Amino acid sequence: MQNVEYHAIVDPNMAKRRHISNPPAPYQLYYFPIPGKAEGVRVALALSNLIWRDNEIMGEQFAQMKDDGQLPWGMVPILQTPFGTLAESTAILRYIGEIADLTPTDPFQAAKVDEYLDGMEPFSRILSGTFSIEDVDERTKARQAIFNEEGDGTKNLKLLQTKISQSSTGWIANTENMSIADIRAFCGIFGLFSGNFDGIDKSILADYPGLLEYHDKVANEPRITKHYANIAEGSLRWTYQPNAFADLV
Ligand SMILES: N[C@@H](CCC(=O)N[C@@H](CS)C(=O)NCC(=O)O)C(=O)O
Repeated sequence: MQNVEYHAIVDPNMAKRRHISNPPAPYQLYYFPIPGKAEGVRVALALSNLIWRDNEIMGEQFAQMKDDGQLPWGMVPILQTPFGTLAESTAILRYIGEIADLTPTDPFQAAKVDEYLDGMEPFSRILSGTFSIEDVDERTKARQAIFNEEGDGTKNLKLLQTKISQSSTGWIANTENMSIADIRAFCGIFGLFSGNFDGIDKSILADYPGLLEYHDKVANEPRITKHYANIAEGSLRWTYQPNAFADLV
């Protein structure tokens, strides 16, 4: 398994809320017990009217599902639906975004949202080269370099901050309402600073007042606030709560 740093803190309250035991939920999400690549999908599902279950799997179950041919591309997240299995986090997010009314109806606006989802891909892979570094000091150094003055992390955060500042509505893709592009940006940017990744400290965000303002906007959107209101003590999801970074302002 690559790209997953297992300081897994399962969030029992959140998991319990999503479990519909009888009859089985028609939509079944499978991913590791971390926010990671599934978090945006989880939020979109939570904001939809669908009945779904969040299956948090560990390495053994992942291997079994892979061996059984249940993972179309050999990876998670996957979403099992009444119509078949859907893989790829962005494809799942787009699908649920349509259902949950988190995608604009205007074709150009919808394409703009797609542009942001695709444009944020390099940022979503920003740490990918560091997961295989076994030595913790080396891993820490490599990650700090990503966020030094010339690093790609810094360039990406600056770019995202600039894009947000150019939006007249404050939503990242300049949509009238919050869209799946915001859910992806919010989960991706602030999930990075949860403390789960050696070498990535939340203090980095102090250099990005525009991103902190954006955090406030999304975290205080009533549906997002409600979604993250009851996270467990020690959950990695603290970064998604209002005032998570208030000490940096
Ligand atoms: N492009 C895929 C990437 C998914 C991905 O990298 N999944 C990782 C976990 S974050 C995985 O399944 N790794 C296990 C493996 O490669 O064996 C997506 O966005 O869904």
